[in-house]
Amino acid sequence: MAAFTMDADWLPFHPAPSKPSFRLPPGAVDAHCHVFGPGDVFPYAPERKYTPCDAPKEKLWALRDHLGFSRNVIVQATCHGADNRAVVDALRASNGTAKGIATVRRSVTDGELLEMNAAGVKGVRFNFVKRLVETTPPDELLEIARRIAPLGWHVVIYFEAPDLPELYDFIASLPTIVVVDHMGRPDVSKPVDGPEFGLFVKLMRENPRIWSKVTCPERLSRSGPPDYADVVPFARHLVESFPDRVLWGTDWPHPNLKSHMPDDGHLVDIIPKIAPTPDLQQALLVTNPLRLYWPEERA
Ligand code: 0GY
Repeated sequence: MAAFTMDADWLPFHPAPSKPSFRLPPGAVDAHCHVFGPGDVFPYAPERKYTPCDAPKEKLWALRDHLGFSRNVIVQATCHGADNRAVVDALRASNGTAKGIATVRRSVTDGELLEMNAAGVKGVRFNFVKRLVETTPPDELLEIARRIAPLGWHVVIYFEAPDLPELYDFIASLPTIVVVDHMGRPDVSKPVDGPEFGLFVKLMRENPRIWSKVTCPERLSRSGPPDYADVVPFARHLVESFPDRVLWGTDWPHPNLKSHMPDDGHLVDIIPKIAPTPDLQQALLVTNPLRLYWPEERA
């Protein structure tokens, strides 16, 4: 019997995503995805806000190959708390094709940081989404950021657009590169050139260390699949304004979606709409993620 039972309203990942029409460039990186468990090997954290279906590394590798990606960046999800064993196990099993983002508390030891570094962890995630985590005080996060900076790691940050005014100075003060998840979760029913998204664009314009993942149309869209047309102008604006500071990822296995489960092949087919030229596609999918996650490979 499985050690955990997924939430009653949990939507499992798509069992058979379509083959995308868009051909990914060689070496493309899925720069935002997760592994969940399996719970009987890597137990979900007692403080978790949801219990997902298992989404083990083997399924992630299969999706990578099916869609045409070469590599993954695996981001620690809140259902595993600050226990990074599932991510580290996946990194070690990946033959160098995956790097990771961990979640740590201030109690993490230098030895633990070095061990994660050796496995391929390249940063920590700070999560401000209240339905997912209890808030961590900014001074604790700043302390963590100062400790990971010498490793060459960066900070991945997850927040929702209404919280940006309050977080603006904190984010700008972080001493590392900062990668914002899902474009700072804008309300896409508001104008792309309106004040809400404008504040996020300003944050990126004023701070060359801040990057954005142009991810999660399935989470942000009101118009829905398969085109997620209302999200496209937001992502395209960032790709065209900051071509060397954007990343793309599937967000597989898509935690906490309630309206529908996306077909990952359809998500890939949105890429040419948000990055309409081969140069922009190469930057988004290959050059930028390699610069951040595989810097040793740059000539
Ligand atoms: C995402 C988004 C979500 C979940 C998590 O760590 C997580 O649990 O990130 C969400 O529920 O919005 O990036 O996977």
